[in-house]
Amino acid sequence: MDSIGAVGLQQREGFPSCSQKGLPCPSDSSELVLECLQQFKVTQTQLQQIQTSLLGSMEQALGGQASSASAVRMLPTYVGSTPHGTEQGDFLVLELGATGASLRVLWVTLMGTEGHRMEPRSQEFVIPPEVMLGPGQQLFDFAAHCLSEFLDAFPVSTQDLQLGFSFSFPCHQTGLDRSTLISWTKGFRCSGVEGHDVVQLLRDAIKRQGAYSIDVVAVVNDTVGTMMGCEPGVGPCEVGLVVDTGTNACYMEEARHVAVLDEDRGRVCVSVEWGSFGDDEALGPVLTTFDHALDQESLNPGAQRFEKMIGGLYLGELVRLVLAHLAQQGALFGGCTSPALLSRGSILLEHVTEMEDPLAGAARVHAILQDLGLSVGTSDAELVRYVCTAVFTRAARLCGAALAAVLSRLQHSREQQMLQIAVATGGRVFEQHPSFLSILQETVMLLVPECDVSFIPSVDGGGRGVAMVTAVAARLAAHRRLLEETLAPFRLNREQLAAVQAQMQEAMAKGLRGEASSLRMLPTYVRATPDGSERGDFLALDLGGTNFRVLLVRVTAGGVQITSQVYSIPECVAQGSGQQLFDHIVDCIVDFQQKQGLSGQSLPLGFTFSFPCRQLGLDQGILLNWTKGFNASDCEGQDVVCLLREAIGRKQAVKLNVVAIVNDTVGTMMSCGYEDPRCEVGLIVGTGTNACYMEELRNVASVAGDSGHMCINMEWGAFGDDGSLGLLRTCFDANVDQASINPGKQSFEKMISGMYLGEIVRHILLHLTSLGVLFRGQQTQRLQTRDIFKTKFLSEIESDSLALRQVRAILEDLGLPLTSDDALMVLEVCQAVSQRAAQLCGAGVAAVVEKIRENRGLEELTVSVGVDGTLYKLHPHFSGLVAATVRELAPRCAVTFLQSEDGSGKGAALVTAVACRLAQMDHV
Ligand code: 0WK
Ligand code: BGC
Ligand code: BGC
Repeated sequence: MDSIGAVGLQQREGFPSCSQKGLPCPSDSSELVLECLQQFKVTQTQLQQIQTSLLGSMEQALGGQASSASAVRMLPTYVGSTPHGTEQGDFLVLELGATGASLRVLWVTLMGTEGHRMEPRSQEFVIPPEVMLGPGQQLFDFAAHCLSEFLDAFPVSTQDLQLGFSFSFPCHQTGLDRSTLISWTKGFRCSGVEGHDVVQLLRDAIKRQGAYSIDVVAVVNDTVGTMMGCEPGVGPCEVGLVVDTGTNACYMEEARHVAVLDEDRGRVCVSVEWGSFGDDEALGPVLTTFDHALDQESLNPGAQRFEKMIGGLYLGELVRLVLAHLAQQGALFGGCTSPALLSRGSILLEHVTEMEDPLAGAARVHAILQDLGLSVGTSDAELVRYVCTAVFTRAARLCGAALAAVLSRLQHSREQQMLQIAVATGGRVFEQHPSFLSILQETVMLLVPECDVSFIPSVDGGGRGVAMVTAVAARLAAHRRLLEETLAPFRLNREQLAAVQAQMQEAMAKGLRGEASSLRMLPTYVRATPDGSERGDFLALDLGGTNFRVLLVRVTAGGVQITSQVYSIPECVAQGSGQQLFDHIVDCIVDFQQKQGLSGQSLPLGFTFSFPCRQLGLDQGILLNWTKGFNASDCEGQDVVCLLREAIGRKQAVKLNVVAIVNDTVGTMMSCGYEDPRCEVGLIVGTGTNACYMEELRNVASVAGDSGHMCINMEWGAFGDDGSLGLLRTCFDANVDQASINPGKQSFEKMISGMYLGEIVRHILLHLTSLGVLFRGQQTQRLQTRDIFKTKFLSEIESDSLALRQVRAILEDLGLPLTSDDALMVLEVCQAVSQRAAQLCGAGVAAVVEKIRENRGLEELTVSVGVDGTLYKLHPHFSGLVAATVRELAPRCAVTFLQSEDGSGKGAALVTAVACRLAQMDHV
């Protein structure tokens, strides 16, 4: 079998013995020719070696370990699916590089599934050699000029022209419309392009041309265009194979196998760029002296070695070098050469195709050789045909071995031994040289006999395929624009945030003066932060966050020990009667006391009650209104300490001494203040949001005295309830507010806190689905369900360590049928919503610390903020964005954010301890 080359060659071509032809037997010549052509024979073993080595190089590059320059590149193309056939629209296509010294402009109309197939209109433009070797700008200007010449010639509506750019060179793609040229191949060597985004270069040239506004929405390798251009009826083709001036292939690889992509589902089209395969080990033995000579004289010596044995740009040159060599050996043309025969590029692909084509007949071969100034002997034509056949046959076989490597890769990645696959073929070598495909097919059957491969010639060189990709890109680009339009109101700039800060400072001042303001600025009767002298055992309750907690807090000289238990507050209790709610609270206390062996003990109790209360004293707090999903009846307007004491009264067994009621912001400030005395601000960003801070008593109109400080509970959740946040409010905020149990209330909270962010995201996803941007426009029941999109999903989806695949997993658990583009868009929606929340929160904190700085007439203020709340603590970027916004808006305040470790229960106990200490001093 090894000598399949020689035998086949003769049998294939009926190599008549000289005696059979009655010609004087220039046996020496033909022997010389055959001997010379021996080196073009590639044995089956060598083909297998090439297949194996190319497969190895492919898998290395897929794994991201491309070893050497001679490896194949395996470039992801951002084409994630073969055509659905639903693509519609009119598209411009510009093809550059596939067919050597010419570019082609096409107008392609896609009719979707219904419509019949429309013939693309196209025009070819020859690229002057100086343009192929000159400055890149000149090449792209030439392309832009051809585009407008084409549009001048073809009266098409020039509205919103969308263009697909088929750029047939190795490129690193970072998007469907972003592609950086790695290196030129085939006869191109323009300066200032390698390492640059070729789409931007084309856009700039079209702008310079200024004749038409053309939107370049996709850049595609010609192999991808060929694959995508496959008639849906016959395909789908999952391999695209081009042999024109150059050669290359692409195929649909499992996304999870492409290391550079963070994908685990679906497939992605990978451009193999096998032209650069040049593994000396595998190719060394088949590279001939002619190949080395051709490479040395080429524009890119040492590069594209594999391509230079197969591509149409080189086959003519190989034949010329062989003919010149044989002529110089006297085996051809009577040992005479000619200037044409000795000049590079004088024999083109077309010449070889003709000379090799048995139908062309000897006369045609004579004519071509005579045009080259050669005196053609009787047997020369036949011998020249042998040379052409040898060069072609080798090219077809090598291409077959390379395709066999791609098919083996597909067998591996799909764990399918029996692979059935359709390969789209394109390029003039296929079109002009029918036996190229049959030799290639034969080689493929030899090397991967278990693969059932059908070859589908691309109908128009891939123009339609490029238009298909462009249609997909146009759809994605349109979706991206709709996504940007939808998210734009969430992208707040410095001016908008500074305006929120200023509005909040103004509302704070009004609230303190007791004027109408959406900020109630409630005095808390906490006059000082702990000084460390507190001592004793205290009970604390923590109601209003995600969990209701009962705590035993022991304050000693050595510090604070906390024992606590979490109890749930069922929604029916939180929204039942007030008596039911407070009885439930007392039941939990009793349960806790029993478990802690405290039954019967009457410990001082601090009650963290995280709702707006007008306090009349440390142990008197009138509930102004419920928030955060609480709505127990008969409580608003009541003193909640009384409600608790009544509940205690109803439960005979318990004796409790309720000493203080504090807001969770105050508890958090006190808890952190115990460690850091500079902590004078408390911030909660959890289910709800709010802040408190130490205000100068003289500024608190509702409390007598003008020296010292008073902690003020701002209740900033209600900021904007007077409409002052109207400019920032989106329709999605309005949807969430409308659906809440307290519409029109807690505006600021509903743009920031954990109870609402998930809902805002859900409403945006519903909107984008209705626009067809997400989930292919399919509204799912799940997504219509309130609160189905938890705010914790934002924290999970935005976590840097979470690959897109995990994002998809979260969303699929929600029963959302999504593509990877969908997952990316959902991630962007989450980022926009949480970023706005963090920035608004930061603007609020900036207002508070600036107020303190101005209160104290300080140039610089150093202050700490005690923070608690699930959203702030768990979201991967929230705290960082808050701090960054504060630095931006309050540059004269050095603000340290202290995450509270023990929650505000400890703070409530400390407030109670201070109250007890002060009470003892009063009794002394
Ligand atoms: C933990 C505090 C509690 C506060 C809560 C807020 O101990 O007082 O209400 O943080 O965070 P959330 O639980 O609402 O996320
Ligand atoms: C390029 C490929 C292209 C092939 C066929 C090669 O020189 O590197 O990107 O697909 O030619 O045109
Ligand atoms: C309440 C505040 C509380 C905040 C954080 C808001 O809904 O009105 O009192 O501090 O949530 O829990």
